[in-house]
Amino acid sequence: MQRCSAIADCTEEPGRITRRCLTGPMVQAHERLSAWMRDAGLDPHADHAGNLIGRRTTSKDSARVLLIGSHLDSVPGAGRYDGVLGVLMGLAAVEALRDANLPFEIHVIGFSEEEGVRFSMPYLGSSAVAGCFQSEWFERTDPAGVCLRDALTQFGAEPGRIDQAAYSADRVIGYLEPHLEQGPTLERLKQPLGVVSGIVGQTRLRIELRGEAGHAGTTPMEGRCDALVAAAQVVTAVRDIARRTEGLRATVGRIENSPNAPNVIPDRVVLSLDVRHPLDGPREAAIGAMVAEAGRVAKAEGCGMQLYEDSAQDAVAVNEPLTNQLADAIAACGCKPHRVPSGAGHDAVVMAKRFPVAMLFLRHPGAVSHHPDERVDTEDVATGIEAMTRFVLNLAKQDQSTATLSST
Ligand code: HGY
Ligand code: MN
Ligand code: MN
Repeated sequence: MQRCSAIADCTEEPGRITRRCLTGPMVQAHERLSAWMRDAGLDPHADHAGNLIGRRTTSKDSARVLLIGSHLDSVPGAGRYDGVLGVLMGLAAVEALRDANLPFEIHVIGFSEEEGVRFSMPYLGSSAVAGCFQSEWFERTDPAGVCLRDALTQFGAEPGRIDQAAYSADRVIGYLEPHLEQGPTLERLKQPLGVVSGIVGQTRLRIELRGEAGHAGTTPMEGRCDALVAAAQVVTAVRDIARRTEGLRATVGRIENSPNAPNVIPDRVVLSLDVRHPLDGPREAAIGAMVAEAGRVAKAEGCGMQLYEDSAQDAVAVNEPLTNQLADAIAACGCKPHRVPSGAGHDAVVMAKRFPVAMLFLRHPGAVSHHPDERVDTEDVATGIEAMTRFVLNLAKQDQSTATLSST
């Protein structure tokens, strides 16, 4: 828990937790985490995607690997546990297993970019590890105009070698991600831990509305092409369509308005749109309805509209055998291992494209997340670490280094 606070101090904004990928505070977080990894006997290194990896090796040559981790980056004004807790629980489990003789390696991974805040693109680090990084992403720029390639270089990585971050599917037993539930289910069930039954599909878009700038005092109300008036109608249309679709979540979380001056009619607005659903069909249908409505509004307001899709991830099925083994380990701790769907995205979404994945969820009071009031009980974290060590020892007993798990 103290380590979570020590990482929380690595922030771009004094007084609140903001740690975007490949920034100075992320270098500081790597330094602190690397020291703890070295003390635990892991040899930490950063890969060329800016991920930090601590490897518990074995004498056995060609041993397979169990990956345990989560992300080190945060949203602006974050809590201190989203992502970081999962990495540190992985480290704590390895420390608890210090004397265990395991037939496989454990690599603890702190992913560089899961939230997608700096480059409007989530999962950059886990995409590299899962071998699905797209080279065109190097050109993506952050709000200051710095492209991902340059940010990686400044961070000390070599973008041209990013492919070396990938693990081969036959080497990896599976990927385990411990994470806060970021929802109310476990608290309502009065259970400290749960296993994830599946992760919602998620699409992130930007909608650009272009109108005509003009003088606020001399331009008549009739005939204005006010991009912000159009945008306001799009935001409520998104909300109304989401409310009509069972299980759908849609959010306009970011708005760029220009020229953003009190006495100028806005001529360009860019809205972010985050749409999620446990099933891919309803998500895609809702996006179609939202885009059609945005087009109608834009036309009615005399504005142009342009759409940009930043990312789209289908709903993810977890690996059943691995998840069942995790549920058994939780039960062995005296808890009832409920299966909980995840409304939040996680690096496991991308890791599932190449490896068997399982996720451990932790209850947290008030289920507040992406907020400074995010909290978690120390006892629940301790029980989670115990469940993880039991899970690893069960895997070792079954000597997963030879067995393979069905893909999902
Ligand atoms: O947005 C999410 O669901 C996650 O916190 N990145
Ligand atoms: Mn998050
Ligand atoms: Mn997270």
